[in-house]
Amino acid sequence: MHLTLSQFLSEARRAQGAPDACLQQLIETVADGCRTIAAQVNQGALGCTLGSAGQENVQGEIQQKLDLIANEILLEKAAASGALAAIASEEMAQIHLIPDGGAQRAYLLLCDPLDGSSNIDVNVSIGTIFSVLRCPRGEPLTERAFLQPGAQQAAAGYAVYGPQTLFVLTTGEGVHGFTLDRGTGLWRLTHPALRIPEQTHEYAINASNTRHWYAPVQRYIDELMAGKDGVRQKDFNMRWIASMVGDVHRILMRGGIFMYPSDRRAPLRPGKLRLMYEASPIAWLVEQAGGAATNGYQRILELVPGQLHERVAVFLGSRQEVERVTHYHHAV
Ligand code: P6P
Repeated sequence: MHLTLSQFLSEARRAQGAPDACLQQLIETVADGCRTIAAQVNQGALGCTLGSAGQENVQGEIQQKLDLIANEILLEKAAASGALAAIASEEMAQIHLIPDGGAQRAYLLLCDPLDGSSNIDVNVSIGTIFSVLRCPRGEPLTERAFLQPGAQQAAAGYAVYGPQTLFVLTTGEGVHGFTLDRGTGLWRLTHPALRIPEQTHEYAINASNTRHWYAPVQRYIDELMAGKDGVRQKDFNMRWIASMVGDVHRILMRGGIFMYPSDRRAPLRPGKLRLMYEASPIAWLVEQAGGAATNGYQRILELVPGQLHERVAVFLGSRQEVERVTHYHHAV
């Protein structure tokens, strides 16, 4: 019988002494929020979740109704968590302090409540991404408390709302996937110890941006497209879901490389994806599964954020491919 998420975390705590009770409770709270979001996603046109909310987020992007609904669900669950001092979200310009956030006030939560919003109305996989940091002691609780490198995360993961609904988690002891049992509402362990193959024949990038790419990316993609007739001497396949969670889940399941580089469209913008609540949690999952994750030059987990919503270039997945494209960046 498949362990439930709670049984799995309790056993991990008994065996490894981690996660602590506070962190376990927070993880279960986030998973409960994802279950509630999944129910809203599954409503589709029968609910009030489709379409635009008619306002922009801090990124200047039009918010979908489900973006706001998912954000509210996580805020509500987090407020009741008791382990959380504050939460930051793609959908909120400022951090949100949890009123009397539990005696422990031990953790900070960051999230992209609904990743892949352009796919909501067309029924393509979307997801929720979350990252947990320890709350620094002895300093005022401001945005600055969140500005920690990804290597300091205490937990990270995502939920993917697709043909199956999965919750994928790391607390530093590997990557484990739990499938939502709709009959009971329980998350059940179905994908223990996920590993990313070092090699792959599959890559993910938005190829409509080809004319904007800088030389290292151009060189890397040209070689992939040359296939067995070129220097790589094998053919490659391309996938692009436009939901990072969807592409990353495929890579965790069978390998691949996901790329969102900076490009000439916005020379001063390091990339499209956000460091703290998209790239860092996913980078930790990928590294914990044996893969690699860089911004083209250094490990994403080493980057020290300068501000909450900063963006970053992303190359992550099968280690040999990430190392190759990163080498090309250094070779320029
Ligand atoms: P594009 C979704 O908006 C997102 O942040 C990621 O989930 C996804 O990988 C990327 O943007 C898609 O970007 O430019 O292809 O629409």
